[in-house]
Amino acid sequence: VNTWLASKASQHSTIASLESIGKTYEGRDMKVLKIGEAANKPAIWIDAALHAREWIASATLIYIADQLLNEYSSNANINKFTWYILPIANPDGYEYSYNYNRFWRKTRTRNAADYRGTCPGVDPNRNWGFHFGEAGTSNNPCSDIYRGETAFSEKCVFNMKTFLYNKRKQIKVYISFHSYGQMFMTPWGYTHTSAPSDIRELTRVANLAKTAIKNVNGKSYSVGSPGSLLYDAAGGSFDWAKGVAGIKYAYTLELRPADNTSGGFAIPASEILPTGRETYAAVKEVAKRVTV
Ligand code: 0X9
Ligand code: ZN
Repeated sequence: VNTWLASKASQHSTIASLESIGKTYEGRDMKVLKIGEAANKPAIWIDAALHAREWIASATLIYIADQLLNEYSSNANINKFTWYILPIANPDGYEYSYNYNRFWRKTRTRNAADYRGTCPGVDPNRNWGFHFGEAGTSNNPCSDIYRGETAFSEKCVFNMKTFLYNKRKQIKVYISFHSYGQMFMTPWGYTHTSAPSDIRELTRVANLAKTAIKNVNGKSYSVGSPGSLLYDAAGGSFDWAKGVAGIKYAYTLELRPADNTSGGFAIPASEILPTGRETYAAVKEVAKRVTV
C-alpha cells in the first residue's frame, strides 16, 4: 500500500503528496496522501482500517484515492476541497492480520495491565479522549474492546489525533471506514440518549449519501447513530472528531458484507470494485452537499 501511495503521489505530483504522520508502536510509518494544490482549501479527511481485520475498508479507500486523483482537476465538487487519505490507520494490526490472524482487530501494544503478556493490543476505536471509558468499552486487556490504560495510549491513535487537531480549523468532514454493517452512522457513539445539536443537518447529508449508494448497486444502507443501529461505544474516533476537534460533519461507515458469505470481514476480492464504486458515490455526494 505504501509503495502504491508513493507512486501515485509522484505520478500526480502537482496535486498530490505523501506524508508520514508518525510511527506506530512497532515502528511503521502512517502514510497520509494529501490531494489538492499547495494552497489549502477546506478539507475532507478519510481513514480506514483502524480495526485491523477490516481490509475491505482499506481497499475501498485506495480505490477512492485513485478516483479522486483522476477526477480532481475536472470535478469542482472534488477540487473545492483538500483531501487527506489514511488507508491504513492501524498498520501494526493490519500487518498482523495479514500474516498471523486474519480476524485480529486491535493494535499490537504490550499492555501493562496484562501481567502474563498473553493479551496484547488495544481497541483503537475505544482509545480516543472523549467520554473515554464509558459505555461499550472494557478495562480487560484480553477483551476485543479493551480501551487501553489511558486515552491516546496507542501511538496510531495519538498520531491521528495530533494531525486532526492541528488541522481542525481546515477539516470540515471526518469519515472513518469500518466493516461490516451496511450503515452510515452519525454521532454520538458514546450514548443513544442525546445527539449533537446539528444532527438534522448531519442526517440530511447522510441520507443523500445513502441514496447515492443505493443508486450504484442497489444496496440499502441504514442511517443513524451507533446506539440506534448497533450499540453504544465510547472513545471512538468520530465522537472525538466531532466533540473535541469540532469537525462538523463526522461520520463512521460500516461497509457491507458480500451478498452470500457468512461473516463480512473476509469477503471475496470481487466485492472490492462494487464496494469501491458505491462508496465513492457516497463520498462524492457528501462533498457535494456539505456546507463549508
Ligand atoms: O465497534 C466499533 O468500533 C464499530 N463497529 S466495528 O464492527 N467496525 O468494530 C462501531 C463504531 C461506531 N462508532 C463509535 N461508537 N464511536
Ligand atoms: Zn471497525
